[in-house]
Amino acid sequence: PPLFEQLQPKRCSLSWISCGFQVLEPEGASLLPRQLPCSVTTGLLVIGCLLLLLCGGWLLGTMFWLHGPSSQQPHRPPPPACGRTPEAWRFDCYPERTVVVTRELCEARNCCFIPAAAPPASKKRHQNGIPWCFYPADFPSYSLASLDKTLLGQKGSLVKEVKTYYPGDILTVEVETRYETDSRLHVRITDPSSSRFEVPIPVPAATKKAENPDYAVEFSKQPFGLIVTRRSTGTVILNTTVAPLFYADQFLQFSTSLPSPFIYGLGEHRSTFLHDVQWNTLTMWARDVPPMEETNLYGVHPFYLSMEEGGTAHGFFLLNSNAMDVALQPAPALTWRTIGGILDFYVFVGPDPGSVIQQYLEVIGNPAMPIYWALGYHLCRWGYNTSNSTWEVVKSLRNSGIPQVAFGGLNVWNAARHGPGPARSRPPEGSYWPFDEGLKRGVFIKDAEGKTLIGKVWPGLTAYPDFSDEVTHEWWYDNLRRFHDKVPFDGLWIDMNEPSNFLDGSTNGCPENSIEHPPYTPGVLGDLLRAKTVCATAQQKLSLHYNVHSLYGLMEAQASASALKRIVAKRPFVISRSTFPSQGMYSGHWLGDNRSQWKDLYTSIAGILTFNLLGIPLVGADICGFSEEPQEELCVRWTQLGAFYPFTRNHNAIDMQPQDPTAFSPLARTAMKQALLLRYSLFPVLYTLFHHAHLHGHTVARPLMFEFPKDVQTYAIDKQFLWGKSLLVTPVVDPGVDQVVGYFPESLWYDFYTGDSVRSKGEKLQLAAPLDKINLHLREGSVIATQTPNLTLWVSSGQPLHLLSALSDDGSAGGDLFWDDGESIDTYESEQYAYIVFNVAQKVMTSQVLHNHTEATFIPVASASFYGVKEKPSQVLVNSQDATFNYSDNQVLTVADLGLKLSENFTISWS
Ligand SMILES: *[C@@H]1O[C@H](CO)[C@@H](O)[C@H](O)[C@H]1NC(C)=O
Ligand SMILES: *[C@@H]1O[C@H](CO)[C@@H](O)[C@H](O)[C@H]1NC(C)=O
Ligand SMILES: *[C@@H]1O[C@H](CO)[C@@H](O)[C@H](O)[C@H]1NC(C)=O
Ligand SMILES: *[C@@H]1O[C@H](CO)[C@@H](O)[C@H](O)[C@H]1NC(C)=O
Ligand SMILES: *[C@@H]1O[C@H](CO)[C@@H](O)[C@H](O)[C@H]1NC(C)=O
Ligand SMILES: *[C@@H]1O[C@H](CO)[C@@H](O)[C@H](O)[C@H]1NC(C)=O
Ligand SMILES: *[C@@H]1O[C@H](CO)[C@@H](O)[C@H](O)[C@H]1NC(C)=O
Ligand SMILES: CC(=O)N[C@H]1CO[C@H](CO)[C@@H](O)[C@@H]1O
Repeated sequence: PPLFEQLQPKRCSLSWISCGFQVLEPEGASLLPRQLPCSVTTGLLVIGCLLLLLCGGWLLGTMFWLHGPSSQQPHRPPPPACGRTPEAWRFDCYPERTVVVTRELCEARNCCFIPAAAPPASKKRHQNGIPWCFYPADFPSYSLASLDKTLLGQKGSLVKEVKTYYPGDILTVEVETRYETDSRLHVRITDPSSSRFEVPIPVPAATKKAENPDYAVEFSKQPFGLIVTRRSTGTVILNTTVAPLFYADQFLQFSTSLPSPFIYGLGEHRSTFLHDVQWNTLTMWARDVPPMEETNLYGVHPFYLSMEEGGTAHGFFLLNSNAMDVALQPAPALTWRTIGGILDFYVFVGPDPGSVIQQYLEVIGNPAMPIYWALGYHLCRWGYNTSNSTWEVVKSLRNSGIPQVAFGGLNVWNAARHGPGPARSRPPEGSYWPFDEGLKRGVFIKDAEGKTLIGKVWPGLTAYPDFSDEVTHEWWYDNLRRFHDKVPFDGLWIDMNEPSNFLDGSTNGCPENSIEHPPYTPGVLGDLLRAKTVCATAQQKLSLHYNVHSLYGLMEAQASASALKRIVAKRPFVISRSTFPSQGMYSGHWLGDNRSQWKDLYTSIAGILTFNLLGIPLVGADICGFSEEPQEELCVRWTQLGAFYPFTRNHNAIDMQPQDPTAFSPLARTAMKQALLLRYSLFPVLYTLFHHAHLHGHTVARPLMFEFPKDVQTYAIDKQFLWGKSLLVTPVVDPGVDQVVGYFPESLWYDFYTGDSVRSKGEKLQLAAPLDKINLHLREGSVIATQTPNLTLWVSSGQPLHLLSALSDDGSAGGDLFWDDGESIDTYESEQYAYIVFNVAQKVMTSQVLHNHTEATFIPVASASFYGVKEKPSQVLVNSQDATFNYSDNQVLTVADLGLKLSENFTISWS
């Protein structure tokens, strides 16, 4: 393992962006509350030594491998029953990773000990291979002692006789099933004798039992197990009988078989979109670290989507916020191992992947409708030091005709230019309103003794607001409002909210007890819960930090979104680094501090797709990479891909060469400009997709397998993706190429730019990809609206629409458009929107206004093209009037100068 870990402090826990620009230090004195608790500004690369514990554990492990276990212990054959367990089905009885398991340790747990032939060379930790110590079939576990019917399902009592080796083992627990909807089962396993921590996100409560569920629940009595099958196919979706259930105070564990190795979700990790089930343990505990494989990262999402034979899919959500491991193994099977809370979970039976996500979002909440400018191009860097230098970049972009997020907030620069006023001068030491006021109101996280916990972030000693307390939300609002009075920002970027700490714990250390050192610690980076965060024993209003740590980003986002709503009275724009289920209701997310490398460009696609499954569709990676120097070719390719991130932001680290488009050669600059203008022209498509995400829980950036779940070849694709159901994006993810290979599921596909058609039987196709092109295809049967791009996004700009129809073989197609003022809160809910549906059938296109609004009257419909018109028409009619048209050899019919309005019903027909 690496002996050194690069710890890279980043920007700030609270940065202010206005219209897409991060304003770090406006000229003159500090406009920013520089010492805001969990505070602001910059820092250097710090090289830190990995904790001694890990080094020590590794050394010990190495010595162990060198000498081999058998040279230390006489070899005793395991009981024959142990040997009968196939390797893939061995469930780890000794997951502790800082200990090398020996026969003695294993047998003390009454488990089977069979050292695997060779240590898993490629894995850092021995537990990531076939476990040497695993549960025998007769390992003592709970049995089902009683089972009663309830209004919504069943309630049973689970008992066991023998305590296991984890302290605080609970001998009697209660299991409750609730048949909440025909596609959603809810199960809770609780301790009837005490109240344990439960995650406070609001979930829907069912009042009557589902009448016709597509799932059936069975129990195994002895040992206890829960088996869920899909009624329509008989597929076993969940079978927890495969390994024992644990329910100790700080160790709760259960396992299940999986119907296939195709499993997705389980964020936040840097990995391929499809998870590897070859002994792959994913740890969840919010953590500030540059994205790397095999470690816990910024967010926590205990949800997976799993495919079944025949293309049906189901989902599983464990509503738990404690530090946990999710262990995948090739059986295929999965183990949940958490160190607190209760076992509260949901099963969603789809049956297709998209409906699984919809059902998951019904529980955690649909994403918010973003303000329109959130979808523009954001340019950002750590180190735009002055308002002047920032303004120079804006001017340079404009001069080059590169689109960007609209500028409503030029006041930022005005305020900065006018220099510091009395209220803004740097406060004398010891008097700083946010801190003083926060102390007065008692908003900060306390240490175990009840004193304000002090850690270290930017630029030094830091107190942490406790966002689990409503009082803190009001204080947060007051701070933001005071700042907004000086600098009228439009959105908030909340960072370092894992929460990050440059110390482990606090300036005063942490108590040494079982909260800080639980009997079992999941595989968190640093091997301590407090590694680079506050003490697990820290006290928050809601509970110990131990329980609520991974909720910090969610709760800060809630406070920020609601404050911003009050201040700007528009849809709040918030992006957050740390996230938890239901975050999409309050914020978007960027994928953290990626590097300017081709690999990072590629893995960003998996990150984007995964967060779309997790209900946070407003997501993007730092285009061109955050750290390291960007190469021109990489930056061009990344801008092309980034033009299709739902959230498009170029972000750069301090001291790096500039990487905004104007920093490159004219050729590169033009290629980037084209990609960004393409994005802007597709704004109506993207905005409509976000509407469906908000209303129906749809994904925006969508994996191919969602649209083609029966095609197994799509299951691992993470170099291509769709927008919605019909726009296929095939980016270049490798250097030095001018072509790209993409998979085209069975369908008729049209080149977006030319209308040339490709009929695929489900094949890989090689496409030309010169540096200035990103391949984009339109699936048969779709109609999309594009808009003539302008340099800024402004929904009411009156930029004309172009309707593009991609006809199926039978000449049909359909699509829709959602339109509103782009910024008012809850326009759908208050009916302040227009909704238009397009249909093509039998040579007639109709545009029908299903919901009308004045916003639609400002939008002209200028032209329409139809891809796949098999014969040249002799006549085209627009609302029964003769119209001029063009027809080209590649079967494209174009009608220009329509002079129509989006707000009117109309027809275009040909014969
Ligand atoms: C559930 O798992 C147990 C233990 O592996 C196995 O014996 C049983 O057959 C499984 N049940 C179903 C329905 O697959
Ligand atoms: C901003 O200032 C820092 C520190 O003085 C410097 O290292 C950095 O290069 C500056 N950034 C830009 C974009 O000029
Ligand atoms: C702002 O930047 C421009 C161009 O770099 C420079 O000419 C001007 O002097 C700067 N103004 C201030 C106040 O630094
Ligand atoms: C962009 O929009 C502005 C404001 O509506 C308009 O004045 C300008 O002509 C547009 N530019 C282009 C290139 O369409
Ligand atoms: C427009 O089309 C919708 C949907 O078919 C219909 O309900 C509505 O009456 C039409 N409006 C007009 C003015 O024709
Ligand atoms: C929609 O409303 C506008 C006026 O706001 C009106 O001109 C138009 O005819 C309406 N469209 C339909 C289809 O009713
Ligand atoms: C037809 O194509 C010609 C040449 O490209 C173009 O000038 C004309 O505007 C087009 N007409 C229509 C109706 O699209
Ligand atoms: C481009 C890249 O490496 N993307 C990764 C950035 O980090 C996130 C995690 O925060 C990963 O999910 C992305 O895959």
